[in-house]
Amino acid sequence: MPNFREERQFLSNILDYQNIIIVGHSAPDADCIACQLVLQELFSTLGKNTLLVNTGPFKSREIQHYQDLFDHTLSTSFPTHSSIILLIDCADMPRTGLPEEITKKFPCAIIDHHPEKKTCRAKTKLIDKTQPASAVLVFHLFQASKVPISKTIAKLLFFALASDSGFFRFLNHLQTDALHMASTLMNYGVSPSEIYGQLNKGKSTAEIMLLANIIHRMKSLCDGKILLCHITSKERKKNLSSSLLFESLLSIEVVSIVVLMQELNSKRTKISFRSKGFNVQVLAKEYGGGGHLKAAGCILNTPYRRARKELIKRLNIIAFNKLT
Ligand SMILES: [Mn+2]
Repeated sequence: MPNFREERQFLSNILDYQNIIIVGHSAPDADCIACQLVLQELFSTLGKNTLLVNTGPFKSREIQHYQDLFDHTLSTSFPTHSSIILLIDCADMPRTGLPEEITKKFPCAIIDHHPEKKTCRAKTKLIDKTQPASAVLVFHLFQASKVPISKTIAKLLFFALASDSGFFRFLNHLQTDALHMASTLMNYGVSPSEIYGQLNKGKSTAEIMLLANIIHRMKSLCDGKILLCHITSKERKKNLSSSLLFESLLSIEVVSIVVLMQELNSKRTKISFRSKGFNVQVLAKEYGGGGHLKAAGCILNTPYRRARKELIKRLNIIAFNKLT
């Protein structure tokens, strides 16, 4: 049994405050939402007042039914001297989508596993970039607290871990904590097959047709090593699991990088990068974004057509220098 020294110190720093405002990043994923719910359970069991805040949107199907449990903006009567913002699954306040004039009034604590260098000023931090999900850190925190883990909490933690690790496919040989955690959670009654069902349920014919459409019109660069896909703002309103798109395209032998461009509106474009090993985090950073080595993204204040033109130029240079 590890001694959880760092986790216990982190807990005791947070327990100095009576009110814990648990905030995740905007456009949350399952890891972020499930961790927020688990932290709420942990701190209310420890006698604290808690508030769950996420600005959304709750786009992924598997988290939509949790939406009503969250405040979508930070309006609280919690006194600032006895309250702390606990940031989960991100380390940078702007990523929460909350107005700075409100967040800056509160001290902040961070739990995160993302490799970003930029972190906001925090009273206390629990950051481990080697973990595949924030859920691993939250699980250790739970163990350190000695609060008993219920089946509901175990399910949420497994759900978060399975989602962020692509159902364990993205793990490398060093990430043994994740599988230890999975097996411990199974002892609390979690069924991996049930969680797999939760994460992959309910796709519609229309969604698969839209996927086919996007694949049909994608652009291939550098002999198919890079694939560039595009979703219009109208298509964005439909429900599409981009992970299905990325998975299918990355399974093509010659493909190294898949890029998805989404028109957010007439002025803003979101770009997501996925790769088999090429460092796309560096690429996303060039455009002011971030993420992981094989999965990263950014949002440009540039209309789609111009953004696409610039990006294709950049990708051609990368392809020429690094992929040939
Ligand atoms: Mn995460």
